[in-house]
Amino acid sequence: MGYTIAQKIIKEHLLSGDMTAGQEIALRIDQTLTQDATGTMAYLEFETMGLDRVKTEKSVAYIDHNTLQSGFENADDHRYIQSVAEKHGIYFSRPGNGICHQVHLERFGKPGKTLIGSDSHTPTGGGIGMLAMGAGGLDVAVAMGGGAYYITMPKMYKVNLTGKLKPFVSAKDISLEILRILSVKGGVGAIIEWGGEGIKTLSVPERATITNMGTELGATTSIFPSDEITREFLKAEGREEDYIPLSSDPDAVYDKVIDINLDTLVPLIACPHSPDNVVTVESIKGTKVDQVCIGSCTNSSLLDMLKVAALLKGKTISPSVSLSISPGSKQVLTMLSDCGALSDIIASGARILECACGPCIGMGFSPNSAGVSLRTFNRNFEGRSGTADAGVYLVSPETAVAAALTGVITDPRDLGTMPEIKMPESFKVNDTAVLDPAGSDAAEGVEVLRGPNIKPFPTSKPQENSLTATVALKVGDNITTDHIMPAGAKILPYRSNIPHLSQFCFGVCDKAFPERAKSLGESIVVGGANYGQGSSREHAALVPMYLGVRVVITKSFARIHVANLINAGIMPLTFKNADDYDKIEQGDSLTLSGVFEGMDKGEITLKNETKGKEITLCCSFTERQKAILKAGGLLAYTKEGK
Ligand code: MIC
Ligand code: SF4
Repeated sequence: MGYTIAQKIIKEHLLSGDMTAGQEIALRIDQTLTQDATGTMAYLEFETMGLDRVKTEKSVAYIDHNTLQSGFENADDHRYIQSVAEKHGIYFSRPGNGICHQVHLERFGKPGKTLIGSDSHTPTGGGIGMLAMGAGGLDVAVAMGGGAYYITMPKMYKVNLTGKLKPFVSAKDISLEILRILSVKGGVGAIIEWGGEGIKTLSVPERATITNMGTELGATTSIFPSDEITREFLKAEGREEDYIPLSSDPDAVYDKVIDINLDTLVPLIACPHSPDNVVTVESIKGTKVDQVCIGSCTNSSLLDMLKVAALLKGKTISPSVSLSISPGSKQVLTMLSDCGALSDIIASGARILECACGPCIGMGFSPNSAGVSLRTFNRNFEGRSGTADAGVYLVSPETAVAAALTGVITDPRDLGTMPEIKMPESFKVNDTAVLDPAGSDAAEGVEVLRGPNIKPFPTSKPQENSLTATVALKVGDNITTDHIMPAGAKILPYRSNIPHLSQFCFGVCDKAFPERAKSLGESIVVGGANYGQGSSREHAALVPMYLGVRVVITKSFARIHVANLINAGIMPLTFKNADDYDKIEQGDSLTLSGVFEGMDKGEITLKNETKGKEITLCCSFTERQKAILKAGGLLAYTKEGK
């Protein structure tokens, strides 16, 4: 039996475990990336491990999320990350250099390598044939220290593309189509390989748009082959030597195969408040639009920006729309400026933002109240934009421009003829905004600079054989990490200050939660299906842990979040029978007994003391995960010298 692309990379990096879907495997990690909103915590964790130098082939620290410096906090964190990177052998991408995933694709990603990043959109690297996965900060810290990254061996899905996209239909529409087909839960436990004749029509940045949004499917990662198109991209970046060819074997076996004919695809749009709430643009055209945002790690490549500029050229945006443009990197911005396309964008009335995440993570540009915002981003979760009652829609750059020009949702095919976009043969490479770390001799003299906003890492308690605690919160299906630990301009600066951050925990669902959890001392959270989807932020586990949450019981969990809960020492359990979700209410007192034996058996019995009912819960912890929970989290476990 032949191998898929992902299986080939996994086989080469396998440190332990059996490559059967569902089994735990340990992987050697070649590269890591962090961004600033998760990086401060990841480096504090790395420091706690007491190692001098990173042991990876390349580790890069990016500053791209917290670039709004409305107080000392973000600037202090940047300074901390810069100094800690310099000391420990990590490359430092300065603020303004661009969004981590875009820059990593341009400058550092290599086909066939493994990459983990403390950001859920790390699978963007799959566009260049990397096995790139999002992880919690602590897992990234361990990988930087040379430790293995543990995942459940995924199932293999294949998407076969045939045909060619029509004008005004783009890679983003392919992402939305697969979300429409599979939903935000459809990729859980799987790696999605993209293939078929149709991929030959897609450049690396277009492939990266698709692998980027594989995250929204819940997939472990997504990957494209490394082929002549990959070689051309690397050559244009001046690093053809990083190219290796990579494809699946003809007799590789997939658990699921999906076919998409690009010829028949039309412009699509994801309606509020979920990326899989997809309909055709045509079906909701005419809806009034207040704001349009173009950028984010999904759609900020040079190709995207050149398309936008060409469509805006010589036109003025609608007076009722505010349009923001954030190019993905300094490279993209420089090239836009050099070819004059930037002037076309400016002349249209767009507002140029810096090369960073910006509005995507609620860092400014929140819509007006009850506003309609069309964004080329990847997430439209409730409240994420910073305006609680805004309606955020996800679209391609083409559809975004059409709305910016007309003031209403418009099928971009109504704009007439799509201008021809000529991509340059080579990209303008200027890596001066990436700082090399100090050599090992000089590193000792580098002082790590810590600001007053950096508070100590919270510690968890070991799980015990029995626990009685109250349900502090009960929530429904598809709870995202943006519900659990919101981001945005007011909150993000406190990512290294868990006590302060804790005041906002579950703010979208129930503002009284933090106080209630604190007053209970120890508590339990109950959720529905796909709990913890979205971001990789370990804060969505660390903050509940700080507030005393000991156990989370749900119908099912998202991959990165469940790993983060275990790393934080919180026990994740699922209902054996999903209907038992209805047998628990907020405020009920629950008792778990025989926990250790239950961990071995895979079943733990819970007694709802308030309702006098017994419920069976499931778990499938590996020996390592059991030990982590019994030690009180991964840091405590690592300190025990495991
Ligand atoms: C996001 O898109 O939600 C983020 C912000 O990039 C997160 C990371 C974070 O919370 O810092 C992600 O996707 O992992
Ligand atoms: Fe940044 Fe948005 Fe991409 Fe997250 S999804 S890395 S916030 S641009």
